[in-house]
Amino acid sequence: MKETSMMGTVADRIAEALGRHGVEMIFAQSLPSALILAAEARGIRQIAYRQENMGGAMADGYARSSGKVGVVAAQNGPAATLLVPPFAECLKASIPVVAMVQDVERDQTDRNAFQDFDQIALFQSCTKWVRRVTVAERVDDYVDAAFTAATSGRPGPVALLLPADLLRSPTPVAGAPRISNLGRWPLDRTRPSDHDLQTAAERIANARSPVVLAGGGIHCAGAAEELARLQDEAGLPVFTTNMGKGAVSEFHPLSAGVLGSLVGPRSLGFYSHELMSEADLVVLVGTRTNQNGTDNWRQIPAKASVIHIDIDPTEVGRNYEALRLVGDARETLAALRRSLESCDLALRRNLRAPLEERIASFWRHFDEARHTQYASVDSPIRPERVMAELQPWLQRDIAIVADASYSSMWILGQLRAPRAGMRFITPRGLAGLGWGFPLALGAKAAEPQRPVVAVVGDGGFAHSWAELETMMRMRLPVTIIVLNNGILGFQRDAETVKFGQYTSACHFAEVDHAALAKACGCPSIRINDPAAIAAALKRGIEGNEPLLIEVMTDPEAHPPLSLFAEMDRAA
Ligand SMILES: Cc1ncc(C[n+]2csc(CCOP(=O)(O)OP(=O)(O)O)c2C)c(N)n1
Ligand SMILES: [Mg+2]
Repeated sequence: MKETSMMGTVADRIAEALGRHGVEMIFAQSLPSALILAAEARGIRQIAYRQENMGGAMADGYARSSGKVGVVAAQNGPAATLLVPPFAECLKASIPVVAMVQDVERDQTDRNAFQDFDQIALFQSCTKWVRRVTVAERVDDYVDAAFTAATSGRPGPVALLLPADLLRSPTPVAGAPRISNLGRWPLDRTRPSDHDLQTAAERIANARSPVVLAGGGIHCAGAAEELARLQDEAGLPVFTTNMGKGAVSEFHPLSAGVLGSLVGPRSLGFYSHELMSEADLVVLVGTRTNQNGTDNWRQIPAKASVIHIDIDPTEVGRNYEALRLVGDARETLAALRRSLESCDLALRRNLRAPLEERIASFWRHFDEARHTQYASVDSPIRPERVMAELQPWLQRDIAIVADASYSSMWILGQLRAPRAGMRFITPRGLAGLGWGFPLALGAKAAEPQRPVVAVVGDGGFAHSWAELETMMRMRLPVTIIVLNNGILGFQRDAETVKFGQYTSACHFAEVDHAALAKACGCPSIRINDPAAIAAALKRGIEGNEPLLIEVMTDPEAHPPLSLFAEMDRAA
């Protein structure tokens, strides 16, 4: 370790604790200075963001990709307020992020010190846990409590408030040293009782038409392999929610793809949702049964009995009364498979072949219905064609990240995941615009060897352009596909459907995104002809160099959401 003025301080003690929890990088902008200096001296890399919203989202993307905890740091006051949006996304999407936020000096609290703000109140609504450390002797306790809160139970964001003077003060000799590494998630893998698992197994064995609906909890728990085994052994058809996409291979004959609000004409769900509507048993796993995951809570049939596996007991039974299987998804699915060993699965085996045929017909109909757009040679370019060009690259070990709005929907509805456990990172916790690019930078920081492709709309990307400079400076090369349709697409279309008109905010002035990228030193290309997409993707993905691909897309294109179904049927 390099000699530093921070040695022997609370700041250095915290940096040491971060090292113990396996923290290799902090998303920060030099503050709290004492802590970042100490961390850098201990070899923890600072990924210096340009703006705190983005730093929080980078830590989120890092946590989603690495299986470790994302750590973000910020100044008190205005900088702290900018962490609220990324925390809110992490809270809804169950992502463990630990924030180290500076607070004013202890003896300056509550007297209008510069940038003093009630940060406990600020973070209470958007974190799982927030505490202010005031006693130097307790600092290890608090760091460990923060990591435990973030990674245990339902994971989520936490904030540790660190008064500036406390960080500079000497660390007193504490009691027995702490040695645990709490920097992975899920921290504890719990599972339901054998009795409840056996009841669930018997229901699965005896149901006439059971289906599984798998959510993002599968990815959080690393449960994809267990789910794939259950799918195969019990012959269960599997749908996923948006966040669960890739939980199973979408090429498995029992995989019916993403269900949710993508059920309009020319979607897979348009055909596949009938399988859900006929179900007499629905096995929910790792899903909060939210509005988008259930198409306005319309998809799970009222007559079906429900088994719900989730780490959060308050999500089980929230919208559908269920046999409660509260536990970690991986552990619970493994235990459920063991319980199924003693059940007679003859019914499942007998129904499997016709079921597979039916699911194959859903995919076939979908491919036929979308063919014109998927293979389009038109200019401006159809976003479906961009997805058709991206699809072959999924055979490689790449990460796909999308921003909110239509970018998420094109990714989730048009790509087909070739393997169980493939991660599609989307900000579906709150569906906020601007998350796509920083999530991608976080994912790249977590796994530098894996190519990362970020798909963003022109509206959403404008929230995060400034981080192009971060990408270049920190050497986090991402292939950015900007779908430039010149408008706030979803906004215009949703208003048109609901009001028959839309406001003056929806059309942008012209923006040259390729020039923006170049101004930051990032190579770029603007594409008007769909024939040029393939070479650009090859250059970006194989080159492991940053590349912004601006695709001039058709402003009239929208994904087949249920909201537009009537309009699309009439078209
Ligand atoms: C932070 C935030 N602000 C506003 C919205 C509301 N909103 C949802 S989609 C959308 C339009 C997005 O436009 P763009 O990013 O260009 O994507 P497009 O739909 O055109 O593909 C808006 C304004 C939101 N989801 N998040
Ligand atoms: Mg747009």
